[in-house]
Amino acid sequence: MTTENQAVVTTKLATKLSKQVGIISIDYAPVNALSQAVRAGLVNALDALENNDDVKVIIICCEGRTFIAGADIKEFGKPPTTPFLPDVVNRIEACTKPVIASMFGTSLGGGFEVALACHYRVSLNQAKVGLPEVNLGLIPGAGGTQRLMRIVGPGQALDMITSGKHVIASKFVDTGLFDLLVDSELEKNTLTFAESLITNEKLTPIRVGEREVDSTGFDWAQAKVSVAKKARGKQAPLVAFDVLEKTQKLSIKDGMAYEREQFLILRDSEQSAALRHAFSAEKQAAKLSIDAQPAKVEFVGIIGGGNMGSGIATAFLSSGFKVQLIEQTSDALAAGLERIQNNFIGNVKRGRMSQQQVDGYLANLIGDVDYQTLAECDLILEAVFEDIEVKKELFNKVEQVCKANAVLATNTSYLDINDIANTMKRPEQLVGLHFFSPANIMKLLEVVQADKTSDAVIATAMSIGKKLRKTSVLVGVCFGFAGNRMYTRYGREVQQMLLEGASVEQIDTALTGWGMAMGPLAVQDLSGIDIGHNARSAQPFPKHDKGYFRAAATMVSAGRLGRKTSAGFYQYNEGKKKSAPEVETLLREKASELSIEQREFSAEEIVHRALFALIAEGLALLKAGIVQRVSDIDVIWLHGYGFPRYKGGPMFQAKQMGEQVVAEKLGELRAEFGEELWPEYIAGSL
Ligand code: 3H9
Repeated sequence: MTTENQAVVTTKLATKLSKQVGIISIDYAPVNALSQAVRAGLVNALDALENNDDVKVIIICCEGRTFIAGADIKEFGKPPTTPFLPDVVNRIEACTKPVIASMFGTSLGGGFEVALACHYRVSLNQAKVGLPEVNLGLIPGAGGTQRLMRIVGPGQALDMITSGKHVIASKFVDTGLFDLLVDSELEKNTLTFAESLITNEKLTPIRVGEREVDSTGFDWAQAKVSVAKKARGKQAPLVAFDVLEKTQKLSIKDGMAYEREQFLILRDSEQSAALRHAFSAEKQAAKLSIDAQPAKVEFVGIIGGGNMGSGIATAFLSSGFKVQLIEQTSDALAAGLERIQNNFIGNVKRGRMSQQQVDGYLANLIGDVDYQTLAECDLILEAVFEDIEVKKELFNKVEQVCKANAVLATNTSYLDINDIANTMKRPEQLVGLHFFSPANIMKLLEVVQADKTSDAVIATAMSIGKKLRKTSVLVGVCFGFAGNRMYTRYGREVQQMLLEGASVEQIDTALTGWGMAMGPLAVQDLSGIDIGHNARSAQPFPKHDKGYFRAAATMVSAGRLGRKTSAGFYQYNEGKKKSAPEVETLLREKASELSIEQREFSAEEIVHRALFALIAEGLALLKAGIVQRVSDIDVIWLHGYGFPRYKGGPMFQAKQMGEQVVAEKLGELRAEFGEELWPEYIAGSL
């Protein structure tokens, strides 16, 4: 028998061995999020089954790929509608008949809170649970802080809530979180469990909310230090700590009231808006406006086994691809293969992979010095020296041996892919796959569409990115593509401020204090100041910009190349960084030579200048059609350049300021420094 309640929530009665179990089934694709219709449907279904005298036990289960994955993010930012989730979970817990959650996939946020309010939880062993609200700048808002703390204790609850991590169900054996963990046949096993409650007359609901929190021996002070250390600028983990600590001795009712109050404050915060923007921007970036099917890619040829090539090979192997590494000589090949092995050894040491997994991945790795061995590859990617003639010749050789439909990719960071494509027989097969270093770790992948790249190749490249668990963003061809072009503009502004009198430490401290993962000058020291300098020297010097990277050029002339020479923008003693007063002298002299007046800078001004440089370049990229959408720029900066996620990205920041402020600020900078660097704002760009 099936009774329709709401389109997305249905109830049915399972009758077996004359024992009656009521089943509430949620079917709301893609992840059964708790929309208003689901919440209302749940309450109605519960009312119906509770009032049905035939029903002894109730099961809440889901159709599709997962148990409930949380509150419906699409409803955030809209006026809240009843029934509110805290009331729904309390209704479940108050039910007079035992309610069982039947869990698979990822029970997250509000979904896990629904399960915690149930009287029993049955789960697949490999299912995952989590309270990832902190990733959206929130804390659990429907009793999650209260009920999880009551079941697993404050230590584990705090760890899960402040980290937001998804934890595999089998890790909770012996914690009392699950009443039954099974490997398969969830539906059948949950039903059998329900019937056993009836047979054994265990029909009094066991309510987590009626328990007390056992925080015996838990060191709250130490936990606070640890949470603060890991929060790195994020508010939500600190609020979560506060909620757990303050409510540990309160009743569930009072605890939930305080949790709700803090949840609502966070929901309206800038950080939460930024983090929610980041979440939806990532989902958007994955969407293509073309209608083409990705080709199957299993076997990948990688030419070049240096740091980049070996990192890329590691990434492919770790995602189950078969890899053929090509090098010029057998010595270079051996070194490349060793780099890949070392990457995996590092992963085992850090506990990221087991030796058994690594053995499996390495069994898919082969190497050669003969291009002929690339004949069977579905994708051939080059990661060789950044020299356009070398790359043109390489693709010429590749085209002689590869399959006609093989996707060909270049990992160039700056070179003109159209120029390479124009020398090829099948330019439509060429795409840029711009990995970031270290390629096996960094999440960002710029998929670069050249003028002739076919839609099918773009679809394939984006799907490869997904399989590699990268965040892929489609961009067009220009010098440095989207990310590095903006990074150059950002670096230029930082360098200009050095000449104008801001000190090295002031700049790095202002930007890291604002949330950037690293100071831009410390980054330059790390990567080698000469690397960028040499790349820029190959380009014409921009005449309109007299200070263009002159600070870096001054360092290179003084032999200060960064960490590798123990001197760059900073001084290094046995790897320890300290300030270098002589750098200030050198920069003062250079500023005077260029007739640039020096003055005092505030941290706020430094951040504003650097941020507006990013915004100006982002707007230029949009105007030139290099990116598909404004939010793609944010995704690139969040995943490739250490932009603080809780600030949403440079373009999100601009949106928050509003068009008028952005236009005015750009106008002020244009008046001071010229229109080449600070273009006029075009209304409606953001
Ligand atoms: C919360 O619960 C607050 C409560 O404590 C209190 C409330 C009072 N809502 O990632 P995918 C969509 S806060 C709506 O590609 P996967 C997503 O946009 C919430 N939609 O798949 C995408 O749509 P599209 C706590 C959602 O298999 C599609 O599902 N929960 C939601 O790689 C597939 O997503 C979270 O933070 C949602 N909650 O990963 C969970 N979640 O196809 C966040 C996903 O149109 N979500 N969608 O682009 C995730 O972590 C992953 O999406 C998940 C699936 C693991 C579920």
